[in-house]
Amino acid sequence: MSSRLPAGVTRDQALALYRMMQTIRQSEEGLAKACASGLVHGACHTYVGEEAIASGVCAHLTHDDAVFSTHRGHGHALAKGVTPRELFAELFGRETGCSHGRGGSMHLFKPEVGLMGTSGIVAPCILQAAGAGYSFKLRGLPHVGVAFFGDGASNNGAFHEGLNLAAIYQAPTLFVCENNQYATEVAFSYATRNTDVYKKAASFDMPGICVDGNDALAVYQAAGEAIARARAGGGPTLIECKTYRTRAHAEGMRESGYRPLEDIEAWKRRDPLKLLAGRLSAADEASQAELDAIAEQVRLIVEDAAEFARNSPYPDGATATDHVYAEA
Ligand SMILES: Cc1ncc(C[n+]2csc(CCOP(=O)(O)OP(=O)(O)O)c2C)c(N)n1
Repeated sequence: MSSRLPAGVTRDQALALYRMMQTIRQSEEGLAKACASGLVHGACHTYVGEEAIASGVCAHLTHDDAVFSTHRGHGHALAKGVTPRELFAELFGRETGCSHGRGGSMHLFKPEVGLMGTSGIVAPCILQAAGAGYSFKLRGLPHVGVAFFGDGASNNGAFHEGLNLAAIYQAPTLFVCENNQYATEVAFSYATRNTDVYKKAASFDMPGICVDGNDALAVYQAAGEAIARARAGGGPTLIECKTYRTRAHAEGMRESGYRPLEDIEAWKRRDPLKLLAGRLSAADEASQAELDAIAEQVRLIVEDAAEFARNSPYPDGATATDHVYAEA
């Protein structure tokens, strides 16, 4: 028996989510391999297991909306419009990267598409997104500021300041907490008495919503409503996406020892790509052959991106101080 897609979600939208999630997954698997062979300069924190969140949220954004991201930002960058070529080249430190090879994984910038930066500093993205939302409101623009951040960031003062600021100004801002249950190797349940981040929205009198962060359609729907409300002048929303990262905190680090192996296996069975593929087939909206064809198209794009990055030049040393200060 077919179980239909949720109301308001078309087959094309669901397939676009699947394609984006494949793009993020396959890019990161390629980056992890490249990291092991020494091609990546600097740290590499993957988003494997969390792809449904960036894909579901960014599907509602235009290049005029501003996204502020974290150290785990490859998925946010790709979903916001950075190309796999620009991502690979940036991590390989090449001139053709989105930050001209100067930033690496934690300094991915492409303001032309509204990717306002990944960051090695945990939590300021929350303040920046509140500021962007407030700025859009002051200028009478229908755009939104979006912050992606982890559960660990919700214990940082910036979380409380940012949500408070957005609430008092009714800024069009979306706060997306990717609760993967660990901050590096510290369990969230050790770091807070209240592991339901969405409930903290009540302190600021803003809507707080909890979704299954591995369910791309659920994220897509919740984000769509919150973003539409923000654009219509209805103020900010906090969305907590319960999820799990199935690789180590960063490449080269251990996968367990601080978390049970059974949990990792259980969450792998709830892999967001498999869940969406299952929903599409159960709804008779896509055959396995169609889904495989998407995965294959993405494989070629990612292979090309890695090759492009490997063949790109490093930045010329004489340009080291370019792009450091704004041009007068
Ligand atoms: C202000 C600040 N404090 C501490 C760190 C060290 N640090 C880097 S990543 C990380 C964990 C962050 O956890 P979370 O926000 O849950 O994101 P996740 O890594 O789980 O995606 C920490 C504490 C940092 N980079 N910045």
